[in-house]
Amino acid sequence: MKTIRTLINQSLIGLAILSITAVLSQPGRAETIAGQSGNVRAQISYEKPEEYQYKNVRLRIVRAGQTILDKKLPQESEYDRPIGEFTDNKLPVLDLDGNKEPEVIADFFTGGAHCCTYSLIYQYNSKSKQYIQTRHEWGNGGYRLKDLDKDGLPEFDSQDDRFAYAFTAYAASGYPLQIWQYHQGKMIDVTRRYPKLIANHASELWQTYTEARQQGDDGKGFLAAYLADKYLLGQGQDGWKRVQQAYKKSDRNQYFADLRKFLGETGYIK
Ligand SMILES: [Ca+2]
Ligand SMILES: [Ca+2]
Repeated sequence: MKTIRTLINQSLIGLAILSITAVLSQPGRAETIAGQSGNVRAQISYEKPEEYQYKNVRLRIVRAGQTILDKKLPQESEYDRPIGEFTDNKLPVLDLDGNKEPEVIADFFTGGAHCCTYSLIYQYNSKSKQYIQTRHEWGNGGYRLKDLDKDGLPEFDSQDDRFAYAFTAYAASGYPLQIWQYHQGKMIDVTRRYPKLIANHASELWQTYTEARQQGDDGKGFLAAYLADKYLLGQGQDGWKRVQQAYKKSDRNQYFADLRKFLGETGYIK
């Protein structure tokens, strides 16, 4: 499972480039991504003067028949582009926090080999009658919207991208589970509320580690992510025992020291 999931996550950006290239072969052609929920309708439009270049990226949000927001979005470079790969090529318009008011999620990719993707989340403020923007960075990965606990509100099912390149090359990096909820302008890391999902995720990482070892990788990246998942479960001691039994290479003391330091810096070891 983890292998498949990792592959899917790692191929998202490739897909993004491929699909946009395929759709937008005509220079300068304007394209749109749109979505709607209740009385809120949102649309991103952009032009593509050259391959991989994007211009005039605009977001428009119409609420109850009134255009509340219509503006050109700042781009970090001309390669900074809207993507729909996390959301089936739709612009998600949905109530993320249960206050009956839909939010708008606009996803972007800054361009590059993997990095970086980010979301701009727009929430309507009924006092100022304006949309307020929250930006969330996903790094090399992304997310899927899923109602993981069936309470009617979607979670952002993701992974901790700080583990990319932390102990090994990108392709051999593993990632702990990370789940986010949006509430009133803030993204909240709620991963620890899902121990069953974390336990499944840890098992998948261990399986991926085993497969990586069989293919000649030292498995450092996957063991690191596994141990982080174990800390999320409050099973750090057991995690260390298994990691220390598994990793026997000559640099093990240095690896364990680096790993402990990293898990401290990233907040897994409190
Ligand atoms: Ca809402
Ligand atoms: Ca939920």
